[in-house]
Amino acid sequence: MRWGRRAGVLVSLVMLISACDGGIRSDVPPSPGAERAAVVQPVVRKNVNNLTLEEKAEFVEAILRLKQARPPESDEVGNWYDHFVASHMRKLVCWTDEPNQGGFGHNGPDILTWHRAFLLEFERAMSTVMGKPMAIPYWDWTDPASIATVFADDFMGGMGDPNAGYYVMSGPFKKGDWRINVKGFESTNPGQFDWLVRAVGNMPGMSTLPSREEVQQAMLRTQYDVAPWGVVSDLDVSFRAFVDGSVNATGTECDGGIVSITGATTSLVHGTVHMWVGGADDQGNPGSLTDTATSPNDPVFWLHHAYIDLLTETWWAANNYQYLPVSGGPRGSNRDDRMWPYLQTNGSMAVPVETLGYRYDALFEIELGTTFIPVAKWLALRGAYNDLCSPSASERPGIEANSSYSRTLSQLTQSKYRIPN
Ligand SMILES: [Cu+2]
Repeated sequence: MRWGRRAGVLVSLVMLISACDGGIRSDVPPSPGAERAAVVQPVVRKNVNNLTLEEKAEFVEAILRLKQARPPESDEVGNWYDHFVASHMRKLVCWTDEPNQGGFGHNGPDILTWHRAFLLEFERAMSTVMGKPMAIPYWDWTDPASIATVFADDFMGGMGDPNAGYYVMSGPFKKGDWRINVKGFESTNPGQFDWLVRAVGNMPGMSTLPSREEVQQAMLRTQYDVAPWGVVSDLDVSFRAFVDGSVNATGTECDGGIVSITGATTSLVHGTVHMWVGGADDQGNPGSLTDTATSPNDPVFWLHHAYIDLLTETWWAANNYQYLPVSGGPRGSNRDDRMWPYLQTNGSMAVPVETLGYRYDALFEIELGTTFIPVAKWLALRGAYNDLCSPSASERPGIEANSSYSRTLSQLTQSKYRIPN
C-alpha cells in the first residue's frame, strides 16, 4: 500500500514534469504563471465548505487584486480581471470578424475543454498576483448547505436585494465597490448594469438548483458527445449536452453579434445554475451570471465552472477520457482543433487533471442508500447487474424518467434573456 502510494506520487511527478512545457498559452501574452511548473504537488481545488477563513479571504483577495492589476499587454480592457470577461465574450462573437476565432467554447463539445483552459489561465493569474500557487474552489450546488457559504459577506457577498434592483449590496463585490466594465451587447444584455445583479431564483422556472439526481443522470450518459455536436445533440446520449443544459433547443443564431440559442424551453445542470444565480430582474433583464457572454463578471462564475470541471473530470475518469468528435465536427470542436485563443487542442484537456497541475479534494460520487461510491465502480456494478439480471435494463433511462426535468419555461421565449452557457 505504502509503496503503491509512493509509486503513484512518482508517476504524478513524472507526469507533471512532462507537462511542464504544455502549459496554457494564448495569443495574448500568457499569464506569467510559470510558478506552476516549479510546484511539486498539484494545487488542490477544494469544496467551498472545506475552506478555512483564510483561504476564503485569499481567494477574494486574488480576485480584487486582479481587478486592480494591469491586463496582458495586448488586451484593451482596463484590468486583468476584465481581460477574462472580455476574453469570454470574444468566444461568443459570431463568426466572420476573426478568421482564427475557432470554436465558440459554448453550446458544443468545446465548452468543457475551453472552460478547463480558461479556469487554468485564471488560476495562474491568481497565483501571479498572490505570489503563490492558488486554486479555484468549487461550489457543489447540489448541497443546500453550500448556499450559505457562497453567499456570505466573507466570500461572494449577498444575493441581490429585491428592493434595490437586485444589486448585490453586501460583501466584497457590492454595489459601489465592484464595477462592471465589460457589459456585452444590448441585444443579449439589455440591462447594461454598472454593478453586480443577482436576482437569485427570480427567473420563471429557475427557482431551484439542479439536484444530485440530475447530476447522477448526467453521469449515465454513454458518450462524451454525439453528432451533430451542438445544442440539438441527444441528451440521452451526450454527457456534454446534458451538462451544458439546453433542453429542446432548435439551433443557434447570431443575435446582435453574439451567438445565442434558439428554442430552448428549459435547462439542465450548467445552464440552470447560471440562471438561478443571475436570474432576471422584474423587467426581465438578465442578472450578471445569466448573461452568457459576460457571465464571468460575477466571481461566482469561477466556483460554478470549477464544479462543472469536477463533474467533467468524474465522467472522464470513468470513461477513459473520451473526447468527441475526433473529426467532422463544427469549426474548433474537433479533438485536434485549437481552443482559440489558446494554442492547445481540445484533446489536450481530456487528460487527468493532475497532469495539468491541479486536482480536486474529491470527485462526484453516486449516492446509494447511505453510502457513496465512485462513478466508475457504479457503472461497472450497474453493467454487471444488467448483464446478469435483466437484458432490457441495459437501456439507459431517458431524461423523462426524472420529474425534475419537467420544469418548463414558457415565459422564457417572451423575455429578453437567453439561456446562458
Ligand atoms: Cu462560459
